[in-house]
Amino acid sequence: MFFVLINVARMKTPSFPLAIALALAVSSGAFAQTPAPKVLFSEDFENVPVGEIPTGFTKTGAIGVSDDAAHSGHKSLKMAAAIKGARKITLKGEPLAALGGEHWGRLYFKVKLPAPSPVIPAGKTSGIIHSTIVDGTATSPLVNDKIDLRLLNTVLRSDGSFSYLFNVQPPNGRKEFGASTKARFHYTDEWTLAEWHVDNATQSFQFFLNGEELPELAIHKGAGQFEGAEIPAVFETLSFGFTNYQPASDEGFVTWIDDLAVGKERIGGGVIPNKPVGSGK
Ligand SMILES: [Ca+2]
Repeated sequence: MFFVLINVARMKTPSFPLAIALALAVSSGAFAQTPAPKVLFSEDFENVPVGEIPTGFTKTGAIGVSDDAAHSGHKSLKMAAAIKGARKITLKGEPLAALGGEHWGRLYFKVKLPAPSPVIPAGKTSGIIHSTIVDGTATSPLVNDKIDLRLLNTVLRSDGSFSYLFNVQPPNGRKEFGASTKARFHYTDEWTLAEWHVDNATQSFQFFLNGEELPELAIHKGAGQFEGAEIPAVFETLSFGFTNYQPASDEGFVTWIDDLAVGKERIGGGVIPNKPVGSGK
């Protein structure tokens, strides 16, 4: 970038705005070719055939790459309609061992509108739908049982509003716990950037929506203070998709994910170079 600036300055008719424009062009071009810092993997789904899932993942339910919506390029991961249950892809083993106890993740997601509503149970006047987009299973550092940590999840109310949560589901006998925002969100078919950060060393969790942290979900317990956080030393699985635990009205949720990335540092928004699981790039 500096080299270009000097050369522009030596031109017969130097233009300062031109120099700036050239410097910015070179700078942004260089940035686009440089992988985001310490990205373990990133997936834009562009190289995955329609109907399939990226190499390195296993799938549950009706999920596959689709070309009917995209944040980057022409493709994304589509979670097809289902009244309830899991439509997700799951990563296990070596990539997660490499990740260790701290990671940042981010993805873009959107929801087909009109979004379904909770099915109101008999004898009740309202219902809820708890849905998970990102979760991981691990051994609890507190009691060594198998927990499910929902890192991106929502609870939809009958009035159409929903809250974001940090939610940990222990096995039978222990109560789920976490943190929740107020129900002040509504599903959108605009691409929404969600980022999460977990850190075993400080027993911390953070969540960011379109670049802004939701402080209601922030957990900072401190080293060795596992109660109320239980951030594991390593994840055994990490899953991305859509799982709703209560039935949804109509055909159920149809959702998409694009530009999924996980790394050791905050990745932020935007499109970054594709780095599939196991590519070693
Ligand atoms: Ca894409």
